[in-house]
Amino acid sequence: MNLLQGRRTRCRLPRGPAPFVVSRGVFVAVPCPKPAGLLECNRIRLEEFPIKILLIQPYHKSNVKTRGRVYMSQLTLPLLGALTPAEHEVRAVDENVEPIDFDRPVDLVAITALTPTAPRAYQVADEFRRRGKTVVLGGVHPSLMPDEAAEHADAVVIGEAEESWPRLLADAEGGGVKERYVAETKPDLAGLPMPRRDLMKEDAYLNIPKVETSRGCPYRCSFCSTTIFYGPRMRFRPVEEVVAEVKAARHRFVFFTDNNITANKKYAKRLFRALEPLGIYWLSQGSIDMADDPELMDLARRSGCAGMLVGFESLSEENIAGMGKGASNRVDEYEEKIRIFHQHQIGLIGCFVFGFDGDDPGVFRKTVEFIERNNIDTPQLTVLTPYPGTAVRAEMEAQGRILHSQWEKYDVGNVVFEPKRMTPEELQAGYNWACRRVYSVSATIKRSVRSLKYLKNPYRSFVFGRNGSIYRKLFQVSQQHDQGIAPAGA
Ligand code: B12
Ligand code: SF4
Repeated sequence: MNLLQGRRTRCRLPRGPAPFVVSRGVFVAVPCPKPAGLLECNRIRLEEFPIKILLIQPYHKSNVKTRGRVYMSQLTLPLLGALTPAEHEVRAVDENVEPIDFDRPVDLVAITALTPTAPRAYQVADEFRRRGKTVVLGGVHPSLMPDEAAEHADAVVIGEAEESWPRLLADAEGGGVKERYVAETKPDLAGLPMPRRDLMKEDAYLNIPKVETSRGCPYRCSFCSTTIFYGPRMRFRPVEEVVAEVKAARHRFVFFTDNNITANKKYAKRLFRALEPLGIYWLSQGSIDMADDPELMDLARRSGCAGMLVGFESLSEENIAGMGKGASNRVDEYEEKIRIFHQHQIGLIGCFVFGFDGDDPGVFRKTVEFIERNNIDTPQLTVLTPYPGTAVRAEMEAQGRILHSQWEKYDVGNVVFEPKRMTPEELQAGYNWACRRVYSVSATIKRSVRSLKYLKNPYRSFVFGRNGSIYRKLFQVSQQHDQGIAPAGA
C-alpha cells in the first residue's frame, strides 16, 4: 500500500490535475485515466511532498496526574521526532494529555506501545486504518509480539528505531512501506540527535526531562524485558553529549532512563564528575551493589543524585537466585547497603515484587516491616507480571499458569497468573493490603519526615514525599476495573 495514496496533486503540464501519487518527484504506478498523462508526467518532476507524520503515545490510566499534570513526560516520541529526516512534517500527540484527532490530514501514523498500552494502541491503529491511513507500530510490546501487532498495522518496527525508522520513511517516500522492519544492529549511541521535546505539550507534565546515558543490561532477570529488547551489551553515550542534552533540557531535575546507570563504574564516575558543575538533581535506576564503591557513591551524591530506583525485588535468597539476580543482590546485605545510601544523602525508590515461586502469604507483612524498619524513602510495590518474551512467561506458559493476556491489566498492579504458594486472590489481596499500608497518607508523611533527617535537604525529601503520593494514585487506578482502555469520552 502506498502511504500517499489518495493525495491529489497537480501536474505541471497543461493537461491539469493528475490523480497520481507523488513522492519527491517519483510517480507511483497508480493507473491514470489519461494514458498519455502518465507518460508525460513521468518526464517531469513535481514539487516535493513531505510525508505528514503523526506520532502517538496511547492512553493508559496509569499515567496519573498531579495538580492536573501527568507525572512523567516521555522520551520516546521526542526521540522518534528527532530521528525523522527534516524534510518531513512531524507532529506528536500523547493521548494522556490531549485527545487524538482521527480526521487530521496525515499520511503516516506511528504508534508506540508498551504491553499495558498495546490494546489502546491497537484501537487507535484500527481507527486510523479505517480512514485509509498507513499505520506503523513500534516499541517494546510490538517488538516482542510482532505477529499480534501486525494485525493492526501496515508495518511493525522490531527493536530500536535509530536505523530502521529512517529506512521505513525512505521506503514510504519511494512508494510503500514493508510489513516488517527489524533493527539489524544495536545502534551505536554516539551522535544521537537532540530529542524534539518541542513536539510535546511540556506544560502538561510535571516536566522531569528524561535523558538516556546508556542502553542494555548485562543481567537477565527472569521477569524483565530489558535485556531481551536492548541486549546484554551495554552501550554508552559520550559523556559530553549527555551533558549537552542535560543543559539543553534547562531543568533542575532530570531522570536518566538507564536500566542500571552504575553498571559500568568507570563510565558512571566520568559521567558524575561531568554532571557535578551543572548543579542539577537527578534520579535514575541502579543496583544495590553500587553501595560497595564509596568513591562512586560520593561522586553520585556530589553530582546531584537525589535518589536511585533500586530493585530489591525480594527478601528471599531463594527467589533472588531463581530470578537470576544473585550477582548484584545479597539479601543479608540489604540493610547495611540502605544505610550507606542514606549516609550519602541518596534516597531510595525500593522496588519489591510479590508473587515469586518462593512467596507465601507471609511475604507481605515481612516486606512491609522491612520497608518501615529501613525507611525505604519510596517503596515501589508490584505484582510479578509475566511480560512477553521473558523467561518467567515462558515457564508459566509451559506450566499452564497464565490466567489471561488482557494486556491492559499487565500494569504490575494486577495478578494475571497462578502463583505457586498462594491463590491469585490471596496474592492480589496481600498486595492490596501492603499498598494500602505503605502508601497511606500517614505512612508517606512519616517517611518524608524521616527522610529529611538523613537526606538533609527539604527538596530531596519533598521529591520522595511526592513520589509516595504518585505511587498511591498508581495503586488506586490499577484497582479501578470499571475504567476502559480508552480515555473517557474517546
Ligand atoms: C522511563 C520508563 C517509564 C516511564 C515512561 C514510560 C513510557 N511510556 O515512556 C514511566 C515511569 C511512566 C513508566 C511506566 C511503566 N513502565 Co516503564 N520504563 C521506563 C524505562 C526505564 C525507560 C523508557 C525510555 O524512555 N527509554 C528510552 C526510549 C527512547 O526508548 P523506547 O521507548 O524503548 O523507544 C525506542 C524503541 O523502543 C523504538 N520505539 C519505541 N516506540 C516506537 C514506535 C515506533 C513507531 C517506532 C518506529 C519505534 C519505536 O524507538 C526508540 C529508539 O530506539 C524502561 C526501561 C528502559 N530503559 O527502556 C521501562 C520499561 C519500558 N517500562 C516497563 C514497564 C513494565 C512499565 C509499567 C507497565 C510498569 C512500571 N511500573 O514500570 C508502566 C507502564 C506505563 C505506561 N502506561 O505505559 C517495561 C516494559 C515492559 C513491556 N513489556 O511493556 C520496561 C522495558 C522496563 C522493564 N524492566 O521491563 N516507565
Ligand atoms: S531487572 Fe534490572 S538488572 Fe535485571 S535484567 Fe532488568 S534491567 Fe537488568
